[in-house]
Amino acid sequence: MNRHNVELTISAGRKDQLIRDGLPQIALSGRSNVGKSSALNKLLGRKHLARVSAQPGKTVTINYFCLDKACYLVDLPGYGFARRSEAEKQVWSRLTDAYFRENSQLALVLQLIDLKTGPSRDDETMLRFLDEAGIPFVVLATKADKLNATNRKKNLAALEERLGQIPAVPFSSLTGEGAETAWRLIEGAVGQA
Ligand SMILES: Nc1nc2c(ncn2[C@@H]2O[C@H](COP(=O)(O)OP(=O)(O)OP(=O)(O)O)[C@@H](O)[C@H]2O)c(=O)[nH]1
Ligand SMILES: [Mg+2]
Repeated sequence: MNRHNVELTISAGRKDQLIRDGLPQIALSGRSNVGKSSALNKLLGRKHLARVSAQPGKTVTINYFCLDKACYLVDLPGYGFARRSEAEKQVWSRLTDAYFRENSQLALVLQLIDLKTGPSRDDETMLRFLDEAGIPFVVLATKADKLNATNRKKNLAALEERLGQIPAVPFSSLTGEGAETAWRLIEGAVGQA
């Protein structure tokens, strides 16, 4: 798979724009501001492909990036953004519910969790949902660059304890830590799909 052959296929804001074309999909899920768009840019080696912002709630559409005509990397809008209006929250849940529902193309979810703060209540809800729905997922523990060695070890151990069998990969879009491991997981999932 050529990691540099990538294009934005569609920014889907409506259910009828969701892609169901048979190609496997790898989705990045997580709360707003956890670093999904940054991780995508890091993985694809492109600084500004997915929009990154200091303001949470930047990504409000489901953005499909087609990779080498082999799969889609899908940047999902973040959850848990308190300053969003009720109407915006409803749009979020309608769209993401539709995304996850009966999506047999979904090969893997990269669930992002901030390594510094650990899983939020919304993250816990998401983890339970993925587990109960039987959706294959791994956790990228983001912003690993922000922690000193002691806290990193401590927080990673706590996260691993919480996740059990599910792998937790320390990840940083700043340093590139974890990117190769993430790629191995992505390529493994696409290969099996
Ligand atoms: N130190 C550090 N900062 C990061 C990292 N990843 C993202 N950030 C910062 O965190 C903020 C949010 O990053 P985004 O990638 O836009 O987060 P997102 O999950 O896509 O957010 P939404 O689109 O709102 O759901 C930005 O200011 C990034 O620069 C990282 O690995 N390390
Ligand atoms: Mg984003």
